[in-house]
Amino acid sequence: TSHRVPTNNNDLEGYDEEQIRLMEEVCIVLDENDVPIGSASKKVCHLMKNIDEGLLHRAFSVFLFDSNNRLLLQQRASEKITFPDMWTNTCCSHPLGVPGETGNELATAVQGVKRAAQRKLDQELGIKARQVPLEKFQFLTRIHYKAPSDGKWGEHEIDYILFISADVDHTPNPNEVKDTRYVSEEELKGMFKDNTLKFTPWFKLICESMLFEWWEHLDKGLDKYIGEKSIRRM
Ligand code: DMA
Ligand code: MN
Repeated sequence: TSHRVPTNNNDLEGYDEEQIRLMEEVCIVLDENDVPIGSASKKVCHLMKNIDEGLLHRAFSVFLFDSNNRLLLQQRASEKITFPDMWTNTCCSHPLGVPGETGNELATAVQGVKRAAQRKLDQELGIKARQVPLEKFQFLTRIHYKAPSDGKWGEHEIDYILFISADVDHTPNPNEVKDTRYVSEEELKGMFKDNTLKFTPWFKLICESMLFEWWEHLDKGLDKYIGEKSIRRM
């Protein structure tokens, strides 16, 4: 349903029309301590030339587990402007600079990213809000990282990590998601050994640091990991 169109915008020329449109979303620009200091378009926030000057924005990463503690992964669509075709966690995006998704204090910011997560789980994966109610999301911590995509584009974010355990029905939006897969810990470790598969840099960072420890505690209780106040710099 999507096709590539020329635009009079050099940075976005040749990309998918719908993904070009989404580059107009308004992201929350931050200082290094996650205090909102303004806003800028998704396009401006993801151009490496701006990131190299220090531009930083707010993001979230959802990890959704079914009742067998299997993690839902997605492979990003080829249409994605950043990190196309890569395997990654269930859903990632940005809270927008709109009432309800932004916030200065940690508690309001967390509520904002949960709302954004609910919005994007539907838009990317067709998961309805009633199957992922806000109160089921658990905020673990924030990760500050920078990662180039292809030279021109990249990420520089403070990324809120959200876990949710829920059995859901999903219908991927092909403009966003090429494939999905539920994996156990062992199956994910097996995927990392397959060098035909590519993974997003933030997913790799989270896997190399805390993911498997958190995963082990899904049944034992995540209490000691919930709501960390400090920002992990990676
Ligand atoms: C951005 O994800 C957020 C992180 C944590 C990398 P994305 O590129 O999938 O955002 P969107 O789905 O809004 O394009
Ligand atoms: Mn981003």
